[in-house]
Amino acid sequence: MFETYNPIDDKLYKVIDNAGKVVLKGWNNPLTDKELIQAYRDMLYERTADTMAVNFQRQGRMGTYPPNLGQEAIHIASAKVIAKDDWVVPAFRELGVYLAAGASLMEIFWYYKGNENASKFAGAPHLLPISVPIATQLLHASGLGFSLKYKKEKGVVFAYVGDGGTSEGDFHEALNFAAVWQAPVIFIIQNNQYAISMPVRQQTRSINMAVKGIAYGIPSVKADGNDFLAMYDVLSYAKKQASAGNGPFLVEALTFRRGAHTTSDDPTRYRTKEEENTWLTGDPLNRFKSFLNKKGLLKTLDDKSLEEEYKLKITKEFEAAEAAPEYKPDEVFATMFEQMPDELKRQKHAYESYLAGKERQK
Ligand SMILES: Cc1ncc(C[n+]2csc(CCOP(=O)(O)OP(=O)(O)O)c2C)c(N)n1
Ligand SMILES: [Mg+2]
Repeated sequence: MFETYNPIDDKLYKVIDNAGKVVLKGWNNPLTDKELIQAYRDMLYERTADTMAVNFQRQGRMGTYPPNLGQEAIHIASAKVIAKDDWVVPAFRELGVYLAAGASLMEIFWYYKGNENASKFAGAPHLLPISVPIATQLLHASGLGFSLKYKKEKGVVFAYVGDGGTSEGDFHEALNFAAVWQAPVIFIIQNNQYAISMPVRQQTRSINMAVKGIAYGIPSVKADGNDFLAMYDVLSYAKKQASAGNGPFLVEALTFRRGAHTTSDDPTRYRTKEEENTWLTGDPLNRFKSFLNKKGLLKTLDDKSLEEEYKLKITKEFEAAEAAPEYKPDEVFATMFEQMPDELKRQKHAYESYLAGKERQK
């Protein structure tokens, strides 16, 4: 089916419209009612946790945080497709994916409180650490995919990057490597229209992000990232292809970052209310909810009491993160290498002298 979605034609794979009506001819719903309801609940959980994270930062209880608001359909569709053998290589705006891969919300809160232990993701052996250096993670993803193929191990790699990340050299090297070696890597570009204040039309002259995959010989599809059902279809297909030994796949997920870039950013400085409102009509939760409503499935859902239940759970995770003992400064240096290189020893020593100096000034 996806053969007819050649990115060069700039066609968008979309199942439902903004009112939740199925607009894709011949579409067969692949999920049970129970699964559909669970997907909505998971999106709502992610949104509640994300909104609370922003609030915790505002209260001075957590450091800078990048909001996920508006991008939940991509994350929860990924979560539904990713299985135990698969690997997840994140950027930094995929909250629902980390949770699905086995990270606890407490660890995520730790991360944004600067606790070095967070990146261990103790219950998620196939989740790589969050990567703030843009697009560097994609090289790891391609290497990981190559390794899986070389060792004939099961599983595929799900790798995430933003629209801005596609301008980095690492993005291009990673795509080329994965294509040449036919590594089982699914590249997911969350095209949320901005890289901090840089609008996507200034990021590239390409007609879309998906054509970038075509240039490297990677089957690629541009899909509606605010449409859970579209994302589920295309990611399931990508996984089937990669698992069958057909090499990498690229998905451009068209979406909109409804929040600020991070809690340190003020988007009113570079985008208009009109633009925000246009995208608001396509909000992934509202759209999916309208779809469920048309199917008569909303009767079993009570958003308000669900949110209350989630808030209690999320508060517990945050309190556990706050209760954790302060980590020691040397832990920052201890986790990167098995044996500490001389340069890092020098940095550690310099940092310890700096802290000792600060202590003396007290
Ligand atoms: C290599 C590198 N260059 C610059 C930055 C600063 N920076 C942080 S986020 C960001 C924009 C990323 O935009 P995009 O890839 O679209 O992801 P989004 O934030 O929209 O999810 C930049 C330039 C960085 N973290 N790493
Ligand atoms: Mg972006």
